[in-house]
Amino acid sequence: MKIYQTKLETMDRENLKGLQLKKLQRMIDYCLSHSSFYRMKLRAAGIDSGRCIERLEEIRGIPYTTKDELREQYPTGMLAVPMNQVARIHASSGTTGKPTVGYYTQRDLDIWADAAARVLTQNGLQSSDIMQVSVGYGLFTGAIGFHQGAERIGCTVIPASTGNTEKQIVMLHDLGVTVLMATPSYAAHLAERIVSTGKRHEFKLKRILFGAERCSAATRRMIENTLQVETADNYGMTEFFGPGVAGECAEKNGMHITEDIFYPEIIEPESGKALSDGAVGELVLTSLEREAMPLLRYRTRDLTSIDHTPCRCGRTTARIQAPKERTDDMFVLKGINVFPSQIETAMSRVRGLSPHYRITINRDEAFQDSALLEVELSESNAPMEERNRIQAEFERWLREIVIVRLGVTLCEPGTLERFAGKSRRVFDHRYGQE
Ligand code: DLL
Repeated sequence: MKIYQTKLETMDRENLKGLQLKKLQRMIDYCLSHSSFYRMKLRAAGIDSGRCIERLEEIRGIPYTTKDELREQYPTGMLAVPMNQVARIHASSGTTGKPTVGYYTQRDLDIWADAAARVLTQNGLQSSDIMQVSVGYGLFTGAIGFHQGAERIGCTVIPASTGNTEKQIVMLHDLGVTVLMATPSYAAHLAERIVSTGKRHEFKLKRILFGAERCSAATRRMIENTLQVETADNYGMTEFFGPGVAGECAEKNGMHITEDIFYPEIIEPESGKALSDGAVGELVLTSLEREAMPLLRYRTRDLTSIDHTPCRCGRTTARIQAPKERTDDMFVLKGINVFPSQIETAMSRVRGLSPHYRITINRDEAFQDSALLEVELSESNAPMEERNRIQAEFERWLREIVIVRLGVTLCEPGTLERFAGKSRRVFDHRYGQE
């Protein structure tokens, strides 16, 4: 199994910790001299030099950086270099609220390309592959980030972007694409279309790389089974370059973090208490390399757990589970917190449902909230008896897992909107936004 930067990825953990500490100290000195935002924050915490941190664990003395602070500093308050040294700007797809802007110097872009090449190699990408990148080119970091990583590996890249699904299918078929990069929701859509051509055997596709959004186990299974392909998940965010923060290897037991570039911690979201391996909490990341926009102890709002034990693939870098939810991904219905992943769990328990669903939340004049959950059946024109069985079983699982009552409507396959980029499952009409 190929490793992109063997020395960094298989380093003895004690040596890796030494390297992380050295880089952290350097980063603190850099922030003190280059970032007015961090100069104030660090000095207020009594840190006036990188040497104040003598052991990695002492990183806990550095105050957190939050998404709200990034919003307050919008658009240029987090910049640590003059604008003429900024080589590129990306912005988030706006998972929540205002877009987050990411700035890169040329050195940042170089390091990012290596990080992306590393996770792509973990995913199984090889120089002989032809990779179609079917995520949006533009402000979104996903396409260009992976594109540059794939070029470093030396494979053939097709910048297909999103949209025009018919053309995507033609290119996948005619150009002999071996690897597809897409969000899981778009990959599921493409999978359905490939199967509907009746010519799966003529496609050379052997691997699909995901990322950018949560992939339910049911979606993953559906794609792997219908197309007979390998899949690999990737995690990242605009605040930390984009893709390249973490990616799955062939062992599929979590995503390896590019740990000499991003230092991970898991904390209890309410108390900020450090959590140990295996416990689910909020991922906090620190950039150990970044010129244009360094971030120290940034609260990602993603809930996950970490594992530092060695992986059978030979890499020594820690692994995180794919975040199932964000601290802000949930919605509250009649006082109960609901996470979309709970609905997906209920869906996966019932035979006859597809992975496609939509939740619409409304509030009436009496301020009573209600939620309608529309779910597609996997087979069209199912007999009434079968529909009744699916509806009853699904409602039973929902009551058990979600607790609060959701209205359920079963729809015919292919009727709910498909998304080329990140999918949108929850449409909340209660607060005036859409
Ligand atoms: O989604 C960067 C990316 C592109 C990563 C392509 C991987 C592949 P943003 O648009 O800033 O950046 O969104 C970041 O998306 O905080 C998570 O909540 C969510 N997310 C990203 N990857 C995953 C994943 C890109 N594999 C936000 N599983 C993050 C679950 C994910 N959620």
